[in-house]
Amino acid sequence: MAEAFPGIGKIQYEGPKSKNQLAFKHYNPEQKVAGKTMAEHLRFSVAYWHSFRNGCADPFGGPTRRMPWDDGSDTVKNAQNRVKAAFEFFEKLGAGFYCFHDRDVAPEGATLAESNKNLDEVVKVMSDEQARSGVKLLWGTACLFANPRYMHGAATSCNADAFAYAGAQVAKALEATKALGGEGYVFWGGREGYKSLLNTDLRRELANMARFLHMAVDYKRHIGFKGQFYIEPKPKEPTKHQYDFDVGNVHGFLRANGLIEHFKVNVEANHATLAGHSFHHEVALAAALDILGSIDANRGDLLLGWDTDQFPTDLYDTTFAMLEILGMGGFTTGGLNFDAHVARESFEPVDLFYAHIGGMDAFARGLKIAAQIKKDGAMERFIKERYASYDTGIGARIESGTATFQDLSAYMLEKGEAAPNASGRVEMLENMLNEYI
Ligand code: XLS
Ligand code: CA
Ligand code: CA
Repeated sequence: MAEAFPGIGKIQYEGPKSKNQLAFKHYNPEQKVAGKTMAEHLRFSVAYWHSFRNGCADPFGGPTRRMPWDDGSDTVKNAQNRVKAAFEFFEKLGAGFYCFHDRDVAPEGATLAESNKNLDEVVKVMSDEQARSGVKLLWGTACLFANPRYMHGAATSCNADAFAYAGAQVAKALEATKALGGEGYVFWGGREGYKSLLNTDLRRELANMARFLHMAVDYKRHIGFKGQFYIEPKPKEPTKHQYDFDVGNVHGFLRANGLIEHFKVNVEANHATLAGHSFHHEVALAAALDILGSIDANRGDLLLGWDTDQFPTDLYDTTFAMLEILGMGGFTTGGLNFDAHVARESFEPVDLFYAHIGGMDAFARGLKIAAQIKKDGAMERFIKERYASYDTGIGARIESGTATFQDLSAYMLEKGEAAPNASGRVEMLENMLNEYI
């Protein structure tokens, strides 16, 4: 196969003064920051579906993207060629990882057996390309939303056969992920939700969703897959109300159904804002609940109510995310997956490079800024001191679980009034943050 991206070599780090738009200004993979290389901290991944399948069609017009390596056919041969183009891109970009859905990489056949066979044939090429390039699989997943059989959902469908098909499809996707040495596997419930409560048995759908995830946990054990399971929250789109609404909701669901030890979350920035949260809130909450696993790095547009999946460029967002990631001691199996597509008007192959380079540099800057904030320690010290009243006296008894309401009454009756509050210093902290950025 001819080169997919002729004329573009390996993207190099040239430093902040460089004017070359096909070079990194901040992402220097080997450079050490806070004890690890930038590549080890950031674990960048390319999303196969957006970069190699999404032609950027919208409801008003067809695809615009030029993908010269793709002959447009739904054949295994074309799918295999596409894999080679994708790995050429991963290598030239210097991303260490990628993510895929089963149906992104291989065509769906007329029967499940045929689809499985197609997947096997493409996975062979993926495996060879991984071995040749050293690029690894961050996570795999199954597309349980595009085919019309999933119109009512997959694990939450009213049609038991759709549930059964989804189970069989996930089993196969898990096998493929294991064969490719995937570090994780994502469950995103694209159609697990509802449009109308007039036709929906909520109790039954939620219970079936939990049953499905338990079956996945059992199958994982059965085949000996060691990767991390993640749930990716999203509040809406395609369904009006999705069950995995946000991090808090997923955490409650996992706990209520005995699944908490088996799953972490894959937090997507655009899904956070669709849920009415900031990206920082969702990442911070996941970290506080000890379920932060991986990140889908992108951004939405606050003026649009849908999932625009743009490339991340906002340094506040990347700094906040990196503060949380450093705070939990770094990723283990997770990484920063660019679940983002180029703009419809950025239709040339080279735009894929500009988009990813920008996202990688934005996170590299976020990492450096976050590392500096943590090194100086002033902002963290402020928070620690803000809660100092819990370190001794009545506060320490509250936190150790030994104080009762009787104790609190006795304490406060004697004291008469609470100690005066200290200022939260919001503006001062915002100013401090801006000094780092
Ligand atoms: C869609 C989701 C999806 C998941 C993987 O909005 O972001 O792409 O990341 O199924
Ligand atoms: Ca995503
Ligand atoms: Ca999205």
